[in-house]
Amino acid sequence: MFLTKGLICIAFLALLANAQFSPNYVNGRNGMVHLFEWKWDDIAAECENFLGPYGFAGVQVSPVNENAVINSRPWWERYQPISYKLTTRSGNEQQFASMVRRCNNAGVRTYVDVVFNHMAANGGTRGTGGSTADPGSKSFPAVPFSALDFNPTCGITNYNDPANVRNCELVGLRDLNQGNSWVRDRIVDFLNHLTDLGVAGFRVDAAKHMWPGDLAAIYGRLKNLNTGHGFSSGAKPYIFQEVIDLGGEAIKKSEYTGMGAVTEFRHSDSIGKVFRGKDKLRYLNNWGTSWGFAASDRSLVFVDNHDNQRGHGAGGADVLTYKVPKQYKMASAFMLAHPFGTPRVMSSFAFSNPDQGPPTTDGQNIASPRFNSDKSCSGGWVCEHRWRQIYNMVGFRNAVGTAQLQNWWDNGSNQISFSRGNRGFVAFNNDNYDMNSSLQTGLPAGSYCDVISGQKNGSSCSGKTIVVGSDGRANISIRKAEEDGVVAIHINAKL
Ligand code: 5J7
Ligand code: CA
Repeated sequence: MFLTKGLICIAFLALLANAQFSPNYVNGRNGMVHLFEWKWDDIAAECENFLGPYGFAGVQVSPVNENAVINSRPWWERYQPISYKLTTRSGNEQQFASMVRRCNNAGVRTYVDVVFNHMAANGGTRGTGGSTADPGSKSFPAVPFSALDFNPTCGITNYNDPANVRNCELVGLRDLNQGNSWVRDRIVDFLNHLTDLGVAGFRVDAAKHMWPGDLAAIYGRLKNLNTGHGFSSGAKPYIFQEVIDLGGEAIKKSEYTGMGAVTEFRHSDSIGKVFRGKDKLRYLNNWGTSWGFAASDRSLVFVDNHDNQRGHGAGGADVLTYKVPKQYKMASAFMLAHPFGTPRVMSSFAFSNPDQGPPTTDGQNIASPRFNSDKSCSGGWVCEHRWRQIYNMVGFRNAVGTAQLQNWWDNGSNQISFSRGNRGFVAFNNDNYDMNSSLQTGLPAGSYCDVISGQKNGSSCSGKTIVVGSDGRANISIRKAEEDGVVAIHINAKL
C-alpha cells in the first residue's frame, strides 16, 4: 500500500516536472509560426488552407486580452492590458474559440502571448473591448484591479538590481504584484480559461520582470490541456518565457529554465552575426549549448521576433529580418534543419517606422492578408512563413524527425553541409565565391528535388535536381550570385 502510493507519487512528480517543456505538438509535426497581429478568423483559415497542409505544428498569436487603444494604433498597444476580457483588434472570444478549434482540427496548436507583468500605462484609458480604466490611479475595474494590487510606483533604471527590474515599472506600465493572492487568482483564471478553450501553451511576456517564485506558484496551478481538443490526458501547457539574457545583467535565464523554456535571444543574436558574415559558418559545427544557449528542450529559438526585428531589444543591428531576404532565408533554413531547440518562424507585416501597427482598412480595423498565386502575401503582410524556402524547411524538419545530425562538412570557411541521419541533407554557401563540391549526403541513391529552389511535383522538380550516387555522394553547386545560398533535399522530396 505504502509502496504503491509512493510510486504513484513519484510518477506524479515526474510528470509535473516534465510537463511544461513539451510543446504538445501533434506527432510528426514540428515548427511554430508567429502570426503577429493577425485576426482570429484569418488564422483559422490559414490553419486549414496553409499551416495544416504544409506541416506547421503551431501558431503563436498576439495577445488575446483587451488592451488600451492608443491613438496612432502602434503594435505595442497590445502589450498594455486593460482587462482579461477576450476582445481585441484580432477578434472576440467567440472568434478566438472557433479559431483554436479549427486549428486543432487541422493539426496546428495555439500558443497565446500572455501579458501579466503589468497593465496599461498612463494614457491607456479606453480598451478594445469597451472597458475603461484609470492607470493614473491604478484602477482597472473590468478585472477588477485597484492600487492595492500593484507594486509602488518606481521606474526600472538598473538592470543590475533584480528588485528594481521586477518590482518597478517598465516604461510606466503599471506593475502588478504577482505575490498578491488576488492578482495570482486573476492570472490563473485567465490562463485556465484559455486552456479550456483548447490552447496548447503560453508565451509569457516580460517574464524577466517577474519573480521566478511567483511564476512557479502560478504555473503550479495551471490546468491540464483540454482532452476534448485531442491533447493526451495529463498534458500541461507548454510555457516559453520571454527572458532577454545576453549576459551582463543580474537576471539569468537559468532562474527560469527549471519552470519552462525561455525565448533564446542568444540564438537570434548569434545566427544573425553568423549569416551577416561576422562569424564563419564553419563555427556552426558545435551549434547549441556551447554557444551559451539554454538546453535544447528549454530553448525557443528564432531568427527574429516581433520586438528585435524593429531594432530594439536584444541583438540590435545584427538581427536578420525579412528586409535582408537572402541571409534571412539562409539563417531560417539553418535553424529549421538543425536539431537544436524549438524553432519559431516570424511572420511580419511590412514596416518602415518601428512603432507602426499592422495594415488596416480604415486606420483602425486590421486588414486581412491577401494571397498571390505563388502563395505569397500582399496588402502589407510579409508572410515569411509563405516563402517557399521557409515553409519547405518546415517540411524538411518534419521529414527528418529526430534523425541525428551527421556528415558535417565545411571548407574551413563559409561553406558547410550536414545530413540528418539518412533522411535529409542541407548545404550552405556564405563565401564570396562559388561552391562546387562532391559531398556526402547520407541519403539513399536517387534523384532529389532541392526544396529551396523549387518544389517536387509528382516526378518532376521545378528547381535544381540533385543526384545522389550509390556511395551517398552528390555534386553540390551553389554559386555566390544565386538567389538563395542554400540547397536542401530530403526523403519526401525523392523523385
Ligand atoms: C523589456 C526588457 O527587459 C528588455 O530587455 C527589452 O529589450 C524590452 C523590454 C520591453 O518589454 C515590454 C513588454 C511589454 O509587454 C510592453 C512593453 O511596452 C515593453 C517595453 O516597452 C519594453 O522595452 C522597450 O524597449 C527597450 C529596448 C527599451 O529599453 C525600453 O525603454 C522600451 O522602449 C520604449 O518602447 C520606449 O522607451 C518608449 O518611448 C516607447 O513608447 C515604447 C514602445 O513600446 C515598445 O517598444 C514595446 C516593446 C515590447 C518589447 C517586448 O519584448 C515585448 O514582448 C512586448 C513589447
Ligand atoms: Ca514586475
